[in-house]
Amino acid sequence: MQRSMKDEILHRFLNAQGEPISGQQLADDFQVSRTAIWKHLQSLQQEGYTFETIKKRGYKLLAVPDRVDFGQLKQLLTTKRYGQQVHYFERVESTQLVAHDLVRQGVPDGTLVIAEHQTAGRGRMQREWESSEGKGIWMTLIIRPEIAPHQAPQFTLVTAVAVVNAMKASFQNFTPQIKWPNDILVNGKKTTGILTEMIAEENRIQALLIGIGINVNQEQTDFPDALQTIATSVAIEEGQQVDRVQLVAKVLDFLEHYGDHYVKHGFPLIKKLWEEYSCTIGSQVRATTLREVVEGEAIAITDSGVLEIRQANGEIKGVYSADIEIL
Ligand code: BT5
Repeated sequence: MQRSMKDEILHRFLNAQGEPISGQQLADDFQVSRTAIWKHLQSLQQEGYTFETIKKRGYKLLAVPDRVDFGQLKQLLTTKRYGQQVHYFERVESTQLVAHDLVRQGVPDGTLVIAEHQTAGRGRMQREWESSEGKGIWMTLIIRPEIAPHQAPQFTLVTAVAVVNAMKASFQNFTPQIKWPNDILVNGKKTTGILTEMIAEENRIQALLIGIGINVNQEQTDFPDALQTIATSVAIEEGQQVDRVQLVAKVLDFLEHYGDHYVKHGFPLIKKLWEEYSCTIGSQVRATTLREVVEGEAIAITDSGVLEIRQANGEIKGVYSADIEIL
């Protein structure tokens, strides 16, 4: 993807590892005046980057803004499609709602909607998703995979595998685990929820909206009372504040990788990884569906993403959509 000159300049500073870069050097490299370079730096300052002028040596990047920055994200991504188009917002009701509008406008595969704050973040079945300002990753990825509508739920499992991989690659102090179908837990508490919505016409998927909410830099007191015993953040578990942009980039890298693998080669690898990372398989669980409550040992997920539970009488039941309690 073509970067703007401002993005290119930022790229140079981010790669300079705190070393100053001379204004003249940049002017020569980009074949513009020093004033033009200075204007780009001013514009970056307005976005929250801090530069120090060092006499005779140039400019040094001192600090990057503590927000999910589009410019910086593009520098970090290794993807071809996912996150290459970003719609960034300070505040929205829900990134899912914005994504629905964008799908109608025909945005390309891999378009990302990301917000600092959601005023009406959504979980499954109209539940609320607490999305405090500037502390988490609240994003929806719009993808247009060549799969049949009935395969859409498997993308929730693909996404969970990708997020776990991104966390494993980024953090050393904790082990994320997947709780079927869409939660990522650390030490039994939820760090991440995934909400997959589908827009389909007849037998064709027009778009999947993959909503990912990750608690990143919250302290325990940032969560409302109702979430105190069930929610945690990456920072709490890792023991330090972490860079949200880097985590977004890692999640998108792994998601494109595993998403493409899934579309090309099917479910077996995803299933294997999912079961490996799962805290559900092998546990005694209570699954509450819209119609019934099923209790027993969770033994596997099937190729269509159904959770199989062996009940006390030996009968195996498949659960398509449910809330799971691990007993
Ligand atoms: C989910 O639903 O876990 C899916 C959450 C998806 C959120 C993302 S953020 C970006 C995108 N835009 C949106 O509007 N949504 C998506 P579910 O399995 O139904 O879990 C919801 C339940 O999790 C709630 O009823 C609470 O009990 C709990 N919960 C709410 N906010 C939480 C948080 N920040 N951390 C942990 N648990 C939370």
